[in-house]
Amino acid sequence: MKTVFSPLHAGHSGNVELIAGAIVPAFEKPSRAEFIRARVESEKLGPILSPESHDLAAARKVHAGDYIDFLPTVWPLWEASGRGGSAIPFTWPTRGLRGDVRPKGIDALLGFYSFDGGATFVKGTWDAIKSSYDVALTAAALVKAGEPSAFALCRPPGHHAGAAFMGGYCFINNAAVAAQWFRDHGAGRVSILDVDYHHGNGTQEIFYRRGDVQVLNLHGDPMTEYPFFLGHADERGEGDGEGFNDNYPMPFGTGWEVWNASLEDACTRLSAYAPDVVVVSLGVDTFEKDPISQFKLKTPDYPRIGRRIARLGLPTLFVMEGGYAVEEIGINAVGVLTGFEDR
Ligand code: OKP
Ligand code: ZN
Repeated sequence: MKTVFSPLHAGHSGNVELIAGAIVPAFEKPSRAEFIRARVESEKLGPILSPESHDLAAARKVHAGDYIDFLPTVWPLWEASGRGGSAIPFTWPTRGLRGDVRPKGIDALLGFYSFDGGATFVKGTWDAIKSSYDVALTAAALVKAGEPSAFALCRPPGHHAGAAFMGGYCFINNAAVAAQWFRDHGAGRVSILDVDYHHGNGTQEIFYRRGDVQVLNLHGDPMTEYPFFLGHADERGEGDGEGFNDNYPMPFGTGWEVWNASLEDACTRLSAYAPDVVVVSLGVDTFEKDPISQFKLKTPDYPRIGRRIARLGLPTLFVMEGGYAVEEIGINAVGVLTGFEDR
């Protein structure tokens, strides 16, 4: 399997986050991608390619144009206002406030275009976001050109980013961009299978009213887990999208047996939908030692996931999402891919 990777991710570094009442270094850090890249090499998964540069037209098909225009301006506006550190939103247009009026100034705009304070900017952040997007599109093109699978080693991740908002370490929704790109390049139907520990609320929002992209999500129950406000089992899609969104919320402590039963059900639904291509939002924060997550998957479970996905018998694009146990992230993520290749 070919991997697409860009070193530009590393400029998104030194960010902080607010967690459990403290400002700490963000768990989503550059070493994550480096451990995965190193494991791709040591396992001889296949060649590692650099991404082709793409314009932002494909991003605008799943995101609002004004949101995409905003992202590259964040750091320059932040610097122009005399600040350093990380650009972080701190106020949001929640219930009872006006979410329909776009205010002015960097603090207002950061809140207007986000749902939490988890997507933060430093100087190199936009270039990293853009490189992650290029990685996803370049890997998608490999699958379209006939590769049975490809690995988009994206960083930053994307699945919490919605049509017009960032959050949860995510800015551009790489998996959604790739799914839309497949639709625009000959695929009639696309399925997105999101196995990250957290619900992919952005992906769900983007495709919720569409029947041409099926979205399947396995995750920690939002009654008790981030992102809290989406991801329940009764969210089944609306309008043309009715019946094409499925959520599998699971309780803290979930291990392989229960998680695998959800995967099996999701795969059955996916096969019934009969897509032309599958996009896997590949998070490995389901791991028992993940520092911010509460599932109990073990290292030997990851190749099993890959084997089950391979049994779908469909062209498959793997798009990297979360996973914060950095020492094991490469073993687990690449474990899914070697499992897919049954080796
Ligand atoms: C991104 B991905 C606050 C913690 C919030 C946000 C997690 C974002 C995960 N106590 N952390 O889905 O792996
Ligand atoms: Zn996650």
